[in-house]
Amino acid sequence: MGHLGAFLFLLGALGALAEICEIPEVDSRLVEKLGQRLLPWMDRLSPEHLNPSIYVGLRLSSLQAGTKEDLYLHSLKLNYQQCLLGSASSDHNSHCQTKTSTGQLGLYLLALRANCEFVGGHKGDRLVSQLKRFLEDEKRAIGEGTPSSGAHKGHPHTSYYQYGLAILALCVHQKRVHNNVVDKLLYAVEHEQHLHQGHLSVDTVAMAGLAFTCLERSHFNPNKRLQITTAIGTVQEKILRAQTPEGHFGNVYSTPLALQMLMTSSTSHLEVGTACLKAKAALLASLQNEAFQNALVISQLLPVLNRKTYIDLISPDCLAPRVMLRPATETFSLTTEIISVTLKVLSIFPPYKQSVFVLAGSSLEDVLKMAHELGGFTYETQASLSGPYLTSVMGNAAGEREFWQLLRDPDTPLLQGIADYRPKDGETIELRLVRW
Ligand code: B12
Repeated sequence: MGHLGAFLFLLGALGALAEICEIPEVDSRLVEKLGQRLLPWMDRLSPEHLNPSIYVGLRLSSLQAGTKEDLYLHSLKLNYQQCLLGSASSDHNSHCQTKTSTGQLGLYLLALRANCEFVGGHKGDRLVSQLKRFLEDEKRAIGEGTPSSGAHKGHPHTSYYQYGLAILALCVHQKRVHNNVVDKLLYAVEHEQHLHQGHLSVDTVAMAGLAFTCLERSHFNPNKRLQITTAIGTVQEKILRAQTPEGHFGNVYSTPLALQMLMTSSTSHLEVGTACLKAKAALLASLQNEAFQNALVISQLLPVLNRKTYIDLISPDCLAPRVMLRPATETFSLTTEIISVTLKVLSIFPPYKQSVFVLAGSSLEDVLKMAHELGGFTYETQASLSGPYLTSVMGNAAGEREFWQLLRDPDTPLLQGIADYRPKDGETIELRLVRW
């Protein structure tokens, strides 16, 4: 090959790289730092802290936690099997505080697959039947029949995110679901107002896209093939259209799942390639700014940094070498600086507004605790895989399809929960009861 030939070949290769969603290698120290943030969570083996997503994220990453990882999977198995299979009257499941949800069972099945296990045997079959039953219940809540006769008018009990997650989990275990279960997700993706409060939830669309991709790759639901392929295209388009000027898809925390979805795309497209490169640059900047603190989001990001996605759970590589994580060396920064944060709640009568003083670097949860200690303010939280979820303020619990939204004055919804968000001096935080 002459010089010109070699040059053209190189250009072609570079062009091809920019046409698929490739994530170039990321500094391994940055990846290790992220992984280290998961380690303390892996010591929390109580039922309300166990999080199958952490296990999945680690197994699809370039990192490992040795025996800690094995113990974690063992605890997950004990907890989920007892809570799901133990009889309601037995003492076994007295610690199962809340009912396992569609999405949690889905994540547990993903964790088993991440360890190269297929659910099987008597117990495994019961878990699969349970998840299928959950999906049937969700489907009924959305509505039966044809679109003109009122189908799709309702909402799933949980969310379309969990609906997609459950289909994905069954699919990677080679378990089929009925066409009419898939239909509900297809309809929701094509009519996005059904997905989230009228505006797009990139995480939800990406999860649906991953579920469709698994069905397509596994040749499931053959009668729906055309619709599934079209929906994958729609999901891709929606994700691309949601790219912000900085490069994130939706926001910084939906970018990991969005990238997982785009990375599974088999068709090459210049638009996809360049969008992914831009997203990767934005992610790197966010990593350097320490934006990733939440264990759940980290667990969705680690696979991406290892060029893996949940679709790899169709046939996972459990022998791939992974680097052993070392615990991070603790760094303490003692601060005596006091800041003032104003807390306001207008969704109640009489409205509440109060400034509280906390140490700089305190979380919003610390602010709520302080306001409670001062008197006149009460709130309740519930443990979730993303951390403490604010369920009630001043005795007002959010009802069905309502939630207590966290905003920074005047009107900016926070991108983090109460445990992770750290208000700055002089900020006003509003807690607002809204519908979703
Ligand atoms: C659906 C959803 C919601 C629904 C939940 C209601 C429902 N019935 O499903 C609604 C719209 C109410 C919601 C609210 C919020 N959400 Co939300 N939500 C999601 C989504 C798309 C799926 C969650 C899920 O089902 N997971 C699977 C199941 C199996 O796990 P689970 O723990 O059992 O699920 C529960 C919790 O996730 C909880 N929840 C939902 N969102 C959040 C956010 C936080 C911080 C916490 C602690 C809990 C929590 O509700 C789920 C159902 O009970 C995720 C996307 C993602 N990538 O995870 C975002 C996500 C978790 N939410 C996010 C945020 C920021 C919020 C809010 C803080 C927004 C705000 N400014 O008010 C609020 C929570 C405020 C509060 N009261 O504490 C971020 C968190 C980012 C981060 N750094 O941790 C995510 C990742 C979306 C994003 N890309 O920005 N959310």
